[in-house]
Amino acid sequence: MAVLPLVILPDPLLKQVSKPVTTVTPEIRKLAADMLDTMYDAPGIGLAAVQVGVPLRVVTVDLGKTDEERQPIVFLNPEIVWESDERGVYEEGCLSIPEFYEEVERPATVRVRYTDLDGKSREIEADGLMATCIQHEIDHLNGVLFIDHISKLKRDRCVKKFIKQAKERERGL
Ligand code: GNR
Ligand code: NI
Repeated sequence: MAVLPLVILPDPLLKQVSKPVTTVTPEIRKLAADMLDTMYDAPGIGLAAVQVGVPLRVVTVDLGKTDEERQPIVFLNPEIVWESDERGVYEEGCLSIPEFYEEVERPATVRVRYTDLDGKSREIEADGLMATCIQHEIDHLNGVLFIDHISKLKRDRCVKKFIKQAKERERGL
């Protein structure tokens, strides 16, 4: 059990493009387990490895409603192989942008290909919150944040606030 510190806006790491996982090593399994611990602790419904400072294409998701019924999914190298023309709007948040929420429009349904922790290639079709979440996480792997999908005015206000908070934290040290 290891809860890792989260990388917070405006950390430049969040803009980095994450590297593919080539083999499922014990280190990758440990990273995925630590990411799940960190995600449940936060709590959040999804997490990309770059959010704990590791720029690899590893994502964890759990949309289970209660702690008793956990449904963890680990996605290695996830990619969208199909998306619907239909769009859906969800109010999104991000553990790297605490307490900031905005509506984002994305494809309502996506088909995602990924590798699981057994090294097996899999595909899932996702809609609703799962579609939103997996697209949000794949964006992280490409150095994209949900605020990159909102108006420039709102984004600039948000980034400014987080730069100010980071400076205040720095001064407080
Ligand atoms: O916990 C999270 N909730 C959430 C809500 C709406 C849309 C996306 C998300 S993902 C977020 C966790 C996170 O930051 N993942 O990268
Ligand atoms: Ni996020």
